[in-house]
Formats: sequence, C-alpha cells, structure tokens
Amino acid sequence: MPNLVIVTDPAHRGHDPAYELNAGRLVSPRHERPARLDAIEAALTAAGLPRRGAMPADEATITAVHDAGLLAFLRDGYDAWRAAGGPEVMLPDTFRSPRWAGGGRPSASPLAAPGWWCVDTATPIVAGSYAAARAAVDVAVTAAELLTDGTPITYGLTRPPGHHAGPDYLGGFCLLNHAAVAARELSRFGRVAVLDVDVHHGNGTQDVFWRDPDVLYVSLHAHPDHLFPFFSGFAEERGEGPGRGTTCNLPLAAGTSDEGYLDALRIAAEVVEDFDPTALVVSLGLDAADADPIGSLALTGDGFEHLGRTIAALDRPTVLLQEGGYALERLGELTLRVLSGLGTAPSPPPDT
Ligand code: OKP
Ligand code: ZN
Repeated sequence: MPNLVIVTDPAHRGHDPAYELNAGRLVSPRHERPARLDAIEAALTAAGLPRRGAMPADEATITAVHDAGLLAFLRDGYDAWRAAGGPEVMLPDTFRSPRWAGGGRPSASPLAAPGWWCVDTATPIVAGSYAAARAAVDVAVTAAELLTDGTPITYGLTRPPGHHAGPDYLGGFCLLNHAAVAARELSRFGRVAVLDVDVHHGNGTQDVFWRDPDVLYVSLHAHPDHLFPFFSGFAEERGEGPGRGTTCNLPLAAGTSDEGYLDALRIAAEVVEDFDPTALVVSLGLDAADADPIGSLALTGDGFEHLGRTIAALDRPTVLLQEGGYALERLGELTLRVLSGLGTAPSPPPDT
C-alpha cells in the first residue's frame, strides 16, 4: 500500500461553542463539534493507521489568502467582545450588507465586529476558536509540505472546516480556509487543483481563486437552491478575468445517490485531468452521505470507496483535508472507505 501520512493537532478541541443558530433554531450541541474528529481518529486507530503532529505554519501563509483584518478579528475580536459585555458565545447580531452606501464601514463597537466579518449565525466563536483555526492551518500546511518531500498521499484532520471562509469573511462553521492556504502554498511549485466533494459548495475557496489561472477549483455539491451557502455554487460561476474557466461547479439535485454523484465525479475528474495539476488538494467532506443530518445527497459507503478510487486514478501528489461530515456514527467507516478506495487502508466491511 502506498505511504499515507495523517496529520492531526489536539487544539481543535478548544473550538466547542455550546450552540449555534440555524435558520432561527438554537442547535445544541452544535453539529460541528470535537466528537467528529474523535470518531474519525477512533476508526484510524482501529485500522492501525498512525497520526503525526503538525508544524507551526507561518502567518504569511494565511495572509496570502485572507485579509489581515480578518485574522486580527479572529485573534483579538473575542477578548474585545467579552470586555464590551458580550456573552460567552460570540455571534453576529447585525450583518454588514453590500446594499448599504459604499458597502458600509467597520464600526468601533466590538459587539458589531462579528457582523462585519461573519456571514451567518451558524459560526459561533469562543475563547479557543482562534487557536483551533490556527491549528487547522498548521495541519493543512504540514500535510501539504509532506507532499513536496515525496509522500504521495497525506490526510490532514482539519477542524473546524474551512471552505466557506473567503478572502475577507468567515462563516458556515468555517474560520480560516485551510484548504485554500494549502493550495496557495503548493501553487509555488506548479498548477494546483482543488477538488471539493463536501456536500456544501466551497464558496470561500472559489472566491480565493476566482481570478487565479494557476489554481483550479472544482466542486460537487447539493444545488444552492436547496442548501447552504444558497447564493453561490451555480453552474454558471466559472471564474473571471485570467481565472475564467478555472472554476467548475457541478450542483446536484437533492437526493442524488451513488449513480448521479459518480457521473458528476467522472466529469470533475476529467476537468482535473485536462488542467494537468502538479498537486491535488481534496476538500474531503463526508456530508454527501445518505445518513448526514444536514446534507441533502445520498452517497453510500460504496460511493465513498469509489470516490477514493477516482482520486487515486488521478495519480497526483494528493493532500486530503477534512471539511464537513456530521453523521457521527458513520464518520469512521466512511473515512476508511475513502482510504481503502485510495489503496491506503485495508478494506473495511462493505455497507451493512
Ligand atoms: C459546513 B461544511 C444546518 C444549517 C447549517 C451552515 C452549514 C455549514 C456546513 N441546518 N448552515 O461545508 O460542512
Ligand atoms: Zn459541508
């Protein structure tokens, strides 16, 4: 079996807000919680797959993708919010809108800052969130750099997810876009493709590389007419300027199962082949699964194994980075199915 190196960092545990707000509903405990990675790590341990730690990544790797103001908000905004009387969970109250004169301007109030930077109410921030977001970047950059040392496949256990965080905004459970940081880093060595198989469209990654001809963004996701992020991920979004044609969205109808999903995956794989990248970044969400509580597609365990085989057939240095996946009781099995399709883990028992 080819070498697989798996990278993890325990600091993700510090990002564990008691609740989030989804479409006006208080969700507690929230979907995006530390137990997600516990479930994946338990399955990796049972399969005899070890992990290693991450190296601290330079702040410059982050500011190559994100506005320095966004990073400063993540670092200092929570303490300022608390000092101004904000409660333990920091959530926006008033959102900036592009419809305001000149797009509005930032307020001096620390209680307003989350609404300037964050796009939704499902992305609560607590004291440990910044360290967790930084650790996810460390994991992603470490996993990416291992490729340049000749490891063929690496897997970063990144949490929280990142693909909804854009150049100057965060949201959708995401704080920093670790996959975009990894892709930006790898693009120093040649063209890079990002294949995003999370059930949600990675609007943040798309925005980071929207005008960039050197990084291809290809995404399979549930159609924005029925799933978050709602306003992005339509097929006509193809990139702009020099990046025209290096964004490819394949939105899928609600309920799409293995057959339809794997047809679209075949198209995505052809788009990646045509781009001929020197490295591949996979935004590995497991929330396209039939069992996912917030997804709307119906991929089975067999489908995930096929996904692994498709990625292996692309035959590029590949870094897998964890995005979503919320069916806690299935995450371990689905991870092993992907790795077994990749040829990097023994085959687990098929779907029961
Ligand atoms: C993050 B990732 C649940 C609504 C939640 C935000 C979803 C973020 C998903 N009813 N809205 O792409 O897995
Ligand atoms: Zn998702």
